[in-house]
Amino acid sequence: MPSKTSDLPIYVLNGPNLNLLGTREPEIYGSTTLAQIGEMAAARAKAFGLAVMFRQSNHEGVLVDWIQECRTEGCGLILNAGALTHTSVALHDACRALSHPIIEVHLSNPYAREPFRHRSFISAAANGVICGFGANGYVIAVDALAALLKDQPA
Ligand code: CA2
Repeated sequence: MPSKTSDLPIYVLNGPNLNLLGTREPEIYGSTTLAQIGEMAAARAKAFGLAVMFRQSNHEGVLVDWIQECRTEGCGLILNAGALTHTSVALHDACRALSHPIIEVHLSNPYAREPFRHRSFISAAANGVICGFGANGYVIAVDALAALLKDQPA
């Protein structure tokens, strides 16, 4: 039986255009909607006794605010920053200021795509990166985060 890891939720934050999942470009991003991914992540987290705060924004500053909120209201972060992954020093700095474990996730494999997607400002601030597994990557990320949280001292 999995043990309860934290009373605070995992934050699962999604960046620009990910609200469009399931409507366009299914050959790249799959046909699962973001709401369905949220349900998948919550179901997996529940098996570890964890709750999920699942959100999406098209705005960099809103994502920064939520990462800062996670410092006191969350226990860990799964972040798909979308295209901001490749541009945002602000998100990098916000992640650096978070003492909780961070998993960077991408539906696609950016390293198999255009060169401008090969640089991530998130990776250097993350404990690990999961990419190329579609919607299931979020479930894998919950597993990875739960393992990191379990290893943390009480
Ligand atoms: O593979 C990922 O998860 C990405 O973070 C998705 C971003 C992309 O800029 C990153 O390089 C990799 C784009 C998200 C846009 O999602 C859409 C979904 C459906 C239709 C159009 C865009």
